[in-house]
Amino acid sequence: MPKKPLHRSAARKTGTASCLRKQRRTREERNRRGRAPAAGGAGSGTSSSSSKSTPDPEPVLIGRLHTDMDRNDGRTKYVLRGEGAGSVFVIDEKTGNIHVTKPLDREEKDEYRLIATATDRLTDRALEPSSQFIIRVQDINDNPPVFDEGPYSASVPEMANIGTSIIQVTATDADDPTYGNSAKLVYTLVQGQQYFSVDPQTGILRTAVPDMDRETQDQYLVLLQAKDMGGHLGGLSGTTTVTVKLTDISAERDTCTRDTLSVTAVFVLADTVCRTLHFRQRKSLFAAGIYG
Ligand SMILES: [Ca+2]
Ligand SMILES: [Ca+2]
Ligand SMILES: [Ca+2]
Repeated sequence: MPKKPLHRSAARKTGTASCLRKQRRTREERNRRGRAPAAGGAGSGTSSSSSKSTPDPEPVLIGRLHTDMDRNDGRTKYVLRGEGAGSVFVIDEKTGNIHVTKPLDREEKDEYRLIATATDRLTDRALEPSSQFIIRVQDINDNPPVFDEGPYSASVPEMANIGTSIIQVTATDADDPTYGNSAKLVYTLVQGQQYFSVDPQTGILRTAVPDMDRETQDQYLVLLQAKDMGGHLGGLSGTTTVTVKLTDISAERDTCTRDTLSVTAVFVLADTVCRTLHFRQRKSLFAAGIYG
């Protein structure tokens, strides 16, 4: 069967057909979706398979198409085409009500491009040019921060000064960084606060005491947390560990002393050679002056 190219050309005029009123109740949609089993909850961030056994949620009204040409006599037929039309989004062809049939995952797909058309049911003619519109999926905070590179290990010299940088840890958050605080992370220490500190914004781990002695304890296990929502109550969090080893500074001191000695020896030698050369030069010059 040949396809009708009826409304294709008109549909390209994005947002110009003003008579089709589109009521997008994204907030209502978001609230309702918040109750539905979204992929990746407050736990591990992996998709769950537990939703298999749960029944499909009721379709949720997200908006309505309407044309002023509609005389409420039942002759107007509303049609929806485009991404997700007929599956994710269904339309009541008489009322123009658009429902979403399942919870949407912004991290999977954040917008849908659709084309709305109103036709006369009897003549099948368009009542006005088709209109393209976009349904944007608003973000909810359903992804916890994840330390992709942890667990970490690092080392620092024993007796290092307070504030000595040890390592920088980084967590990522799949939520929308441009909307709200769902991906705004704050780093804190869960374990190891008595010896270390972490910069809340950068995740740089530093020493917090000056007298960590390797001979007393040569290794520390630090537990770090990244929390979204700017670290506030209700945010999601992820943790990682950093194994910090203290390196022996007495061994370093030995190496340093040997290096200094050998450098000094070379310097003295060079200086001696230099003086000798000068002396010989001057002597030869002198000689040249006498005998030249
Ligand atoms: Ca999501
Ligand atoms: Ca999200
Ligand atoms: Ca998040």
